Amino acid sequence: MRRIDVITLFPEWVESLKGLGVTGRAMAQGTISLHCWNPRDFTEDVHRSVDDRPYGGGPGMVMRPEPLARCIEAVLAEDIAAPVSFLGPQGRVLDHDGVSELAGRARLILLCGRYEGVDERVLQTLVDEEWSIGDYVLSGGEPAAAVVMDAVIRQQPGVLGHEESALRDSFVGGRLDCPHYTRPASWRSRDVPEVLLSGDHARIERWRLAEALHRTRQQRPDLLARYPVSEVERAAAKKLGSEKGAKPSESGLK
Ligand code: 4GX
Repeated sequence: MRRIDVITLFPEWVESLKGLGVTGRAMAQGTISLHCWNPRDFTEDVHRSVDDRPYGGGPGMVMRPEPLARCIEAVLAEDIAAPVSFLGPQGRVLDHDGVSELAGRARLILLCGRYEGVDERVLQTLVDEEWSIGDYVLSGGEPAAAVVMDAVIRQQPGVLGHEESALRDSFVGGRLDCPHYTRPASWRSRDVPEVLLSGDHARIERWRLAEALHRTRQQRPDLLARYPVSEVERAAAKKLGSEKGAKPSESGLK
């Protein structure tokens, strides 16, 4: 991906990603360009109003169709064509496969809603798909857009310092991550697993695979059903099990 457009009433929310960490670096490098669009700039009345009371009554406000539609049309008039993606709780729930799908696109157009929602007719005529970041309610689409952007940007080649890191992440291949350690080798009478100090890289790799598999089995058995155990994992777990004194780590938390 080389371009992300975000339609939002709160561009500051999204622009903050420009200066920070991995997303900031990707934008500073020029790997990805971020463009924010504010529907308020497409209003036609003196009050620049973007919301109105809902037909049928009830609490809250609804985003008016015309400023939003004009804003979306202005975005679509630029650069290459791309689907318009709305962030909302009724959408396809984002997971690793969804992130990979979005990351493979040349351009992302993210539409953030505020208030009680967006006039349904805009969704019907100008929006192509809806994505949710999980089954809970946010006050607006902006934090969801930030989550999508972070997850998608870190998958772009050359964005992470260490090229391997994205491949090692939790969830790549549907597995949780293996445990990590740094110095000192003994801390408050807890030792780093001996295998990691052995210098035997093949054995270390097997240990990591087996640990990841073990953790996934313990904490997220649902992932095992979706991403079945591979031959390499089976072999690693079997070999580790047969090695003297090798037992899987206890799970991470206190
Ligand atoms: N994953 N929200 C969108 C506005 C809204 C209200 C009603 C449609 C209908 C969310 C999520 C999420 C809150 C963003 C409501 N849109 N977005 N917003 N979960 O909860 O992405």
